[in-house]
Amino acid sequence: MKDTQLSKQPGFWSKMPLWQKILIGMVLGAITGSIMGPNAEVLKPLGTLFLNAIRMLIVPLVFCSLVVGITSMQDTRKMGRIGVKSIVLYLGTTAVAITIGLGLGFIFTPGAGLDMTAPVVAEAAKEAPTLVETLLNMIPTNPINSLAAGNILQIIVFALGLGIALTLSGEIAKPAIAVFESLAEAMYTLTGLVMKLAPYGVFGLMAWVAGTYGLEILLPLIKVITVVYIGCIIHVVVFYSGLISVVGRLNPLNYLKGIVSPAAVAFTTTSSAGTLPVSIKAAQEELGVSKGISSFVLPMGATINMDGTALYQGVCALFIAQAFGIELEMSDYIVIIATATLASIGTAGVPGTGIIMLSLVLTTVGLPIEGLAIIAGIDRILDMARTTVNVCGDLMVSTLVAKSENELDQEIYSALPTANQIN
Ligand code: DAS
Repeated sequence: MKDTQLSKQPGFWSKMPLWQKILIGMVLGAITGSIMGPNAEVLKPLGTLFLNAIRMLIVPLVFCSLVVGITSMQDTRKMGRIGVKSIVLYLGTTAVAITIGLGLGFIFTPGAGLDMTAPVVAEAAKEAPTLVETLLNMIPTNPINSLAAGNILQIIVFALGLGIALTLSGEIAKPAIAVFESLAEAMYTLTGLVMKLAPYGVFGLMAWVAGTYGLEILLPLIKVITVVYIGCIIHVVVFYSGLISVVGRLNPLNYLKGIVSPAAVAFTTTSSAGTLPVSIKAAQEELGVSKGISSFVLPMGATINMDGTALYQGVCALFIAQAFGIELEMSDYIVIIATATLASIGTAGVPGTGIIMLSLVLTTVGLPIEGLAIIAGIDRILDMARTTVNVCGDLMVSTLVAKSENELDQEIYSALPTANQIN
């Protein structure tokens, strides 16, 4: 091989930070899709390939990293404390999110002036599992089946139990723990390799969305989209940054810098669970969250934390009430907040589950679920924003919990984009 080839300088593309490549992929995808229109469907397989590769990672990565995370926490009392802190933060921020959504819906009245009298085919309202059912369903009767089915909540519970059992088993468990440590490391490496596909996958997904939805059907609903996006931006840039600054006593700009890659992947894939490998990698390498906390708090958040979805439900519930000319009482607002917060526990972190949970919220307060029909037309656009908030919320909570447990590497947190973001 010639020396020149060996000493060849990497091109500008290979030196560019990953998040810039992803943003370029998104912009080029949107432009291409707008030009190609419905023909952009041919580019969707690029996105599907990336999505499938990410989904391939979820179960082995979450399971192995969670077992390793638990066994690395020798003190089980500490794990209980971390769990309580995470759940309180997750549910508390969700209640704030739904309140912001209701407030914005009340102020901007996105549904005013829409004549929604014509009956439309309604989505079948999904029976929400009661809180007790949701908790009981978390215990896997067959862990192998949970792993095969990708039931994240049950995988978390089993990994917690196995991790605790390995920790309590002493010396005899060391070889098993070593195996999980090797597998977890391999999954982190594989995540990095899959992420090299991100710019191309994001390009394909954005081209398909832009080509499918175009602008014509968005115009009458542009107000709903604008209100949801304003709410999501406020929730992340004001509320989350405020918590990072006041509660975590950390520079919020470093948090906003650290969430760029996971946020971009969440925005284009609309899947919190699918973004999980990217979130875990960013939490560790950009925000300085320890492996033990990131592999415990983030999978939990991808399942039970849905601030963006709750905010979207607040806006859309009012949009539909206004569109049908229905006045809501104060008690209705309280019921919407409680229902959306609890429903977020049972909302799976996969594309489109938010609209199913919206039908539950509407049914609970007696609003016509016929309104779902037009929300469904723009749901993908709304899902992109709400999933991004869901993921940013997971990363915010993991950062605060790590800081409170002295497991946040301040040097990594305060550093500029890492080399990993350079390629
Ligand atoms: N797309 C879901 C997620 O992955 C959220 C939703 O549909 O509301 O978080």
